[in-house]
Amino acid sequence: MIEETIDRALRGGDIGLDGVTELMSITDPKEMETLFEAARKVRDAEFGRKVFTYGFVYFSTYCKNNCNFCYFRRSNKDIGRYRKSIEEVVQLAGSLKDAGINLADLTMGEDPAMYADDYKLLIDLISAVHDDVGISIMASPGALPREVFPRIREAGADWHACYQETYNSELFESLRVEQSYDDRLNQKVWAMEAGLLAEDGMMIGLGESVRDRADTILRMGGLGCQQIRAMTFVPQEGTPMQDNAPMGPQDELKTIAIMRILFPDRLIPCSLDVEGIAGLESRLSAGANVITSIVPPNRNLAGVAQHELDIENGNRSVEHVFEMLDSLGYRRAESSEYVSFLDSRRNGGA
Ligand code: SAM
Ligand code: MD0
Ligand code: SF4
Repeated sequence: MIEETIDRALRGGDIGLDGVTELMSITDPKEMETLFEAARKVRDAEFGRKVFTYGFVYFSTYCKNNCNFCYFRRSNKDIGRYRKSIEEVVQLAGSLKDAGINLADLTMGEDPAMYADDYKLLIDLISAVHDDVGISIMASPGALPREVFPRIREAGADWHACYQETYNSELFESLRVEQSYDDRLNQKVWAMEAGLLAEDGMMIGLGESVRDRADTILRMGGLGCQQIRAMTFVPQEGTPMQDNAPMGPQDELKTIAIMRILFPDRLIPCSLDVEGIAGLESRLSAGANVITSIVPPNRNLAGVAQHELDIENGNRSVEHVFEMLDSLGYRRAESSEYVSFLDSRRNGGA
């Protein structure tokens, strides 16, 4: 049954929406371990024990949007927002590079100041990090007009990240209020069209059904994004969803494993932004091969889902994450390996 479905998927068979729903519905711990073990094998065959590392630079926490799930939504007043200068971001990205981190994820809320004057500050910031630091760059600036993508690429970004959260369009529109489902979906297409690599992502625990989750996995993979992610929803104080019961990580872990089995060659993150460093081992054991949301302490930087957890105590620091990786028997990738990997993906190679 479960084993048969996993076997069929491992042999490259099409298990369809019913098959993915069956795997997403697993609750038995032994079956879950069977799923994770299969995912680890796929990951190890494709990437070995090599893991890529991404530093998270949330450089502006101002946002004009009002997503119901997000701490940084515009209606959440008095949360102490900040906007870093270009010099500060260059400095932060430089220290990530020197410490051996493979990529700087330059993330912001949809900050009108960054979008003003035809996206000048955003483009200048990406150019400055590219020219002065030379680290690989992911831009996570929210939804952009189609014509801005080539400029992001020219400025030096390798990736554009923009998560659909769910492929249930009604649910999307009830959560990402006043935003267009189709426009957000197009972000991935426009990014790839401009020569960027694209990341799509889903959240778990927004009110979606198990079948919605399965459908989202298939649709994310089908779009062709080179990096796909899942994050458990973490309820945020001061938002309309603050009283939702927090959920455990099991469904996220199953999602990671299923994505790995169905789409072996994709980058799949283990985000430290859900459970902090405590969530590292389980996500790697479910088949993840990138660590995201590494955040240096003492720099007044926030996370998204966990805006404080494990940051100032240094648990999400480069040094601590590297130590943990070693002790778990993984090897962190050199930045030169990451750059070659990106080049091969951009050229359509495997
Ligand atoms: N503002 C940009 C955007 O929305 O695309 C970029 C950053 S946004 C803060 C990054 C992602 O964080 C969201 O797309 C969502 O998937 C995730 N996120 C936000 N709030 C979350 C929460 N409370 N729990 C889990 N993930 C969350
Ligand atoms: C993460 N908090 O990696 C970040 C964020 C944005 N590109 C990524 C959701 O978990
Ligand atoms: Fe703004 Fe992004 Fe948060 Fe939505 S998820 S409120 S767009 S920062």
